[in-house]
Amino acid sequence: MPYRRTTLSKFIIEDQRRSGAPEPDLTSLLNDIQTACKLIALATSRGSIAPAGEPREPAVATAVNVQGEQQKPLDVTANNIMIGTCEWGGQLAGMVSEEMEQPYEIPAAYPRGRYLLVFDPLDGSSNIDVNMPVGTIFSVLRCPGGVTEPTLEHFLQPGTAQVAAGYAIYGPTAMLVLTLGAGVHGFTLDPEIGAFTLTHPGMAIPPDSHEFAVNVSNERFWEPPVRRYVDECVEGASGVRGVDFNMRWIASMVAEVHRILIRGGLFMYPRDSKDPSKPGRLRLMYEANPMAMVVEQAGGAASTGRGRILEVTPEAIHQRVPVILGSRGEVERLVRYHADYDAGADQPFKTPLFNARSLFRTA
Ligand code: AFP
Repeated sequence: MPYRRTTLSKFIIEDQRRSGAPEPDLTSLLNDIQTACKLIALATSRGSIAPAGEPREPAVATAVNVQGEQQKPLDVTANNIMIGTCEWGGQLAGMVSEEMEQPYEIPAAYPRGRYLLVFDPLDGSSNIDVNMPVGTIFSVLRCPGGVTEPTLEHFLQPGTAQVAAGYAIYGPTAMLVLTLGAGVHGFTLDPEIGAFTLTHPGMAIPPDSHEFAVNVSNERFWEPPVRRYVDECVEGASGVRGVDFNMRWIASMVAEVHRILIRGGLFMYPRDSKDPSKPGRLRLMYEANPMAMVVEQAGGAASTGRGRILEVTPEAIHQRVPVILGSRGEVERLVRYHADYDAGADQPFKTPLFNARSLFRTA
């Protein structure tokens, strides 16, 4: 019976009621976020088909964003949707987006609220042209008491301060995965009723797995503990791990994390020396922190290799951070390899990636 299903709206209201201290503003904000995600799902599903009678977004020309990355038209559309859907309700004091250099000020026409919203409107947008999964990542923080016009410093809170976090994935089905700090729950967009519907309650990451995801083209820039880990995976049953591993790379963090929530595994964009001014590729506040909260709440682990991601003190809103997350056993192994290396207790490193047994051998 469709009317017996738990929609996301119903779930949030019931969860807030159970919490004993319901926050109606948070309920409304999460409802606006899910509306934005439905609109972005629709925009991505239309692909190159311009909606009849409507001008194709964006009205503004796309350019290079604050990250120095090429914006796709859908990056701008998704950003406009998130802002337009979440700015008016009176729950937010400000927003930060991957696509905007400075925090977004809530227009004077709207009341200011108690929360801050930090988001990546369309993660993995290099996948759009090739019709692969993309997603939206979001993090909800409290605006410090008494602040109605937040500035940069008010957003710079560690991931442990997040009130809620999650992502929407736009794949064969659209799903929204949410944590309010007590477990992780997945909702599939039912196109018949236009509602995200609870399909994956209590998502749990298996503690061990034999699947890893990393962009191996950066291998020469990695630190020795990361090379050691990947080499041991590639050696498979013939190496120290004694078991064959599988590898995946979708180039969309949302899709990688979603796979890990479903069947376990390890995803990483570790520290590398490609650009010494950047300690990693992924952004702390709107990629690493919300995903780390989701992963930890599902029983996994999320580390920089040298500490918990959620405990990193942000110094800038677009700050980058090394990311290693997924099945707890695998993340802990990598953390151990970093500690061994830092203590000088690591095995002398010898890469098998390019030797006679390697997939990548040249002769
Ligand atoms: P965008 O959000 O700018 O599209 O970047 C996506 C992403 O940050 C993350 O989702 C992927 O893990 C990573 O880029 C993939 O990048 P490469 O395949 O270029 O290593």
